[in-house]
Amino acid sequence: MGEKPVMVVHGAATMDDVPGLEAYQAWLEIRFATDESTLGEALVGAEILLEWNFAADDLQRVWSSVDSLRWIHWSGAGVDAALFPGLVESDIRLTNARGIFDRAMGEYVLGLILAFAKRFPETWSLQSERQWRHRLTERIDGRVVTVVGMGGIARSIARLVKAVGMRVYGVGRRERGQDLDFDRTLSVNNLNQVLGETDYLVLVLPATAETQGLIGADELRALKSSARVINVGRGNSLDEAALIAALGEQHIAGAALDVFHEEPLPSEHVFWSLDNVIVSPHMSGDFYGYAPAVAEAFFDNLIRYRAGEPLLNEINKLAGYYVG
Ligand code: OXD
Repeated sequence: MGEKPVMVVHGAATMDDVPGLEAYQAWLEIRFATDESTLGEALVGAEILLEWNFAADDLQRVWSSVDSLRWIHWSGAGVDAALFPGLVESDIRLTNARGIFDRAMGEYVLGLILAFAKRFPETWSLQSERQWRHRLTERIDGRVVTVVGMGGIARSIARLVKAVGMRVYGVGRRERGQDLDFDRTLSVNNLNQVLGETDYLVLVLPATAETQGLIGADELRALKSSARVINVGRGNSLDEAALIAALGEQHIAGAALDVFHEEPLPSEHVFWSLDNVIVSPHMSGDFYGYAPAVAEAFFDNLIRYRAGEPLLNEINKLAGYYVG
């Protein structure tokens, strides 16, 4: 029997950190790396890299240690931390955890819409002050949700908001015509056509050169004063300074942000203190049990890799996302 292929797991310290991994020791020599220096050493001679921390950007810094890698699996939906020129230009295959987070993120966005419409943040803060203050709330049926991004997460959001009677538009790179999940689809070049009737603008975009600053002052100004912006994709698709100005000048009514230009969001950042902003720490997809689900999806691919079969969820590295 020949030597076992080497697999590096980055972002995990022991076998127990990756549920179910132990079973694959028979096939693989498994090395763990938790930081840049251990990653550099571990990668020498390695064929597979399992990136367990989707946000880690260590790989780029130790790229010169890579000599035998053939496949990298990224344990997140967004692979932006892997899209550096050395990796993009290489023939190393890149796969991701597409699909695992769709339902949880759909529910999270629906929850945020309800939180705004039903004024939950205000209710919780009044409760903490023991204040009995009766208020009216909004209904969400018939309201328009515009989802920018049209992958699996966007579709999950679309199905859930439709189920509660909202209208939903899907904005993608190109118009797709009739689409069961969306009441209307349009190309991002035509986004302005629907901003004026949008109640909730939901961003589910990967971080690529094309999405950088996509929503800026002009787009925010085109929204209604009652509109809210929800970002669960990547922080860089939204111009944060323009958003702060739009909120301050009451051009829009609120924002819920799960992702930011800088993460963790610095404690002195103004977003923490704005009444009309809901801040959460990049957690919209992370449901109880997501880690075993992510591991399971990787093992499926590992079995395929070993058998020489096509891998699932392979990223088009030039585009920066899965292209079905
Ligand atoms: C991801 C994320 O990319 O959580 O998986 O943002």
